Amino acid sequence: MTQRQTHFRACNLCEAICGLAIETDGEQIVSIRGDKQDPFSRGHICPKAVALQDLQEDPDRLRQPLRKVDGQWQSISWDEAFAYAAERLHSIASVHGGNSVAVYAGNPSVHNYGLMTHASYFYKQLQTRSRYSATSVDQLPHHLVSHLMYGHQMLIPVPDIDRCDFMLVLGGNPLASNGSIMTVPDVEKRLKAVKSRGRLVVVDPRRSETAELADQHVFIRPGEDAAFLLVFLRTLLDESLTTPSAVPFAELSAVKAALAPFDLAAQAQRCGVALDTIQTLAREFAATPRAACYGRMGVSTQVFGSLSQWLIQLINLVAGKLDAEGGMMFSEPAMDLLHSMSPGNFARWHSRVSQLPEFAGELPVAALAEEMLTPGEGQIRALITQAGNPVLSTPNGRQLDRALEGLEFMLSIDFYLNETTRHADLILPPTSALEHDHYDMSFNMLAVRNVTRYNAPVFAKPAGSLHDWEIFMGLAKAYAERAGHKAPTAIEPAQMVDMAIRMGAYGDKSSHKLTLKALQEQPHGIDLGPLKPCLAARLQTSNKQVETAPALLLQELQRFAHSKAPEGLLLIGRRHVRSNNSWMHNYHRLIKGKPRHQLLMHPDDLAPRGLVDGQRVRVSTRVGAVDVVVQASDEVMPGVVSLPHGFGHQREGVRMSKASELVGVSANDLTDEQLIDRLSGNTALNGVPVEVQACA
Ligand SMILES: Nc1nc2c(c(=O)[nH]1)N[C@H]1C(S)=C(S)[C@@H](COP(=O)(O)OP(=O)(O)OC[C@H]3O[C@@H](n4cnc5c(=O)[nH]c(N)nc54)[C@H](O)[C@@H]3O)O[C@H]1N2
Ligand SMILES: Nc1nc2c(c(=O)[nH]1)N[C@H]1C(S)=C(S)[C@@H](COP(=O)(O)OP(=O)(O)OC[C@H]3O[C@@H](n4cnc5c(=O)[nH]c(N)nc54)[C@H](O)[C@@H]3O)O[C@H]1N2
Ligand code: SF4
Ligand SMILES: [Mo]
Repeated sequence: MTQRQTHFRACNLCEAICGLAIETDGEQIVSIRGDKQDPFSRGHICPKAVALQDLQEDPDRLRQPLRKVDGQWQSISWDEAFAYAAERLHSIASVHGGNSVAVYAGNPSVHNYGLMTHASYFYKQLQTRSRYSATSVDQLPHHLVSHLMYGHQMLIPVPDIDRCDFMLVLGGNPLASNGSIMTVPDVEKRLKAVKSRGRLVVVDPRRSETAELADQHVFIRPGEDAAFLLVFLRTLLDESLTTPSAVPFAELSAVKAALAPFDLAAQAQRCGVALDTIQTLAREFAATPRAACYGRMGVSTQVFGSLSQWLIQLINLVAGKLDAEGGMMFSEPAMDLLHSMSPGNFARWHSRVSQLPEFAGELPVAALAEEMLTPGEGQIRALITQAGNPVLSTPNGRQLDRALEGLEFMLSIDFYLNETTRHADLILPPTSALEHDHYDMSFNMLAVRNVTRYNAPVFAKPAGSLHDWEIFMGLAKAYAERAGHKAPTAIEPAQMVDMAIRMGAYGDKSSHKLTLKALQEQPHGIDLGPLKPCLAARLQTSNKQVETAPALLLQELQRFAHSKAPEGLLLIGRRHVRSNNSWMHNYHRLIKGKPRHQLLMHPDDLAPRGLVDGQRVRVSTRVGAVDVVVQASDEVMPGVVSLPHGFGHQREGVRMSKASELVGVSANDLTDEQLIDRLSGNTALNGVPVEVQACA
């Protein structure tokens, strides 16, 4: 007897939120396909969707709380686990103060809504300023710039890709990443459509998969996008290639005055792009009514990441492409984080050792290890990680690896025993993606159409397991009991979403009358239409105008003017469509095929060093060295080497049997916690000065 059933739900592994049709037979997954009836993703999926089955069935996935006793892992009950965590954390905080307990939230925290809705019931009680997350190795400059210019950290424009006729992409490789801060399933088809309507141009130190697809690829020296963008913006201003905009903003005189002293030829030389190339692109951009300038990860994780993101906003604004059809637009989601999330605050406090600024209640993760290693009042003595692997994903990972060994207590909420969680005293594993429901709070907010969908679980929760949000409530209650606080109570995530949607733009007061129930009745998701100009109404600045010249960014421009571009070889990263940061290397069907952990290096850089393709080389930086196989490639420009992150699994105590077979090294054993975007504290993962020589 079979009990075949088809479930429709979205994949939550990356930002693209593709609809899936998952066929099951009892407890078994029979197939995972794209859901053709999903109006947004139209049947598209990438190879990772199928790996949801591998995650579901992985014998290495943890399913019970584990406590380390004398170096050995022992299974314990949930109640024992919660009481143990509360006891240890409370006693450390009592002796050393709240800030001695730190929290690190990893990337899946924004892909699993229970973590967004319920973690704070626990964390609030800790009263700690030692909060960290993957935001500061990623998109922090986007949030900071949106906070300063538009009054809210989540008011981030996305390319109106389906109507755009000229798309300029800097530092993004959507063909590998499936799009980021641009929720767009099936991005390849949509980029090809841009090409057929007009032009796709990619600015990147590597001829990425997206650059390969583009009509034009421009090599740029890593970390120098600010110089490129400055020339671009000045060209628009100097040649009066501006278009009046319906967006309310004050005079640009401060911006113009600050940009005036720059010598454009010198800036072009600095970024390694011919002056004429940049100026021609600026003219074409301005002349195309529907055009968008989009800069992503490669642009934000560099030393002038915030400055670059600001210049991108200004380029779109002065050319009339901001909040305009076919340009960079803002979503109007069914659940609007403008109302439920803080608009962002900046620099209310600083990290103890390096004085890095707080943003929205978090400190830059570049400071995490030194805050553990530097004695004194406020030293971090306990750490909680949720859905994160900072040993592989944050700068100078080896230093963090060592720092974790010195903690008095560490708790990880994660379903793998990996490079980070192996240091924990207690691991609390949640249910898998298919065992819980999900509503995407983050990425509907960044989608290229207004869309919404509720995702029911595919499998019932296995007996004795807990969802992430239930784990947080368990911790919150045990901690309250230990600390003598009032025990917190909370409704379920789905009920919170119901309330937020009913209050939102498509809720009770609208003709849509959306509710959770209405969403549940439409398992393929609901299309709420194309993006519409809405910035004037959504702006959160006090004067209801775009702040074009925030003082902090004008200062940053000055700092840039007085800075010098680094010389020598520079390291950049690279993603592969079958990867997902550090944690999906345990699935056979994602890791099969040619190895892809090599260092890419241009033949012109190999020869003078006496190196040859396929040889093992030593790559070193201020913080460390790794030995890796080098691959000759003209994909990277001369002077640039590329290494993917998320490898480096061969460490004692890691329980990921397939991943541990991979020989790749961690790029973050090379990245430098002192090489940061000074304004925001975001790590410069790209443009890291390195030396490469033959292995002894
Ligand atoms: N398959 C896969 N998909 C993913 C992920 C994954 O690990 N694997 N991770 C997800 C996450 S967390 C994120 S944040 C997104 C990121 O998604 P994207 O922002 O698209 O990031 P990448 O694919 O890393 O592309 C960054 C590009 O920037 C280029 N670059 C590096 N330095 C510079 C520079 O100084 N200037 C310029 N102009 N370009 C530069 C790189 O060569 C690279 O092509 O992807 C998400 N999707
Ligand atoms: N050199 C270099 N470094 C980088 C990058 C780069 O391009 N180059 N990219 C950076 C970027 S953009 C990011 S976002 C960070 C990511 O940094 P992290 O978020 O720290 O790392 P991940 O590899 O995403 O680790 C995710 C962890 O979450 C667990 N997990 C997965 N799903 C769930 C869940 O539903 N619940 C719980 N509790 N746990 C779950 C996994 O087992 C894994 O341990 O890495 C950054 N690091
Ligand atoms: S593109 Fe992203 S959301 Fe779509 S199937 Fe792949 S991992 Fe999942
Ligand atoms: Mo990310």
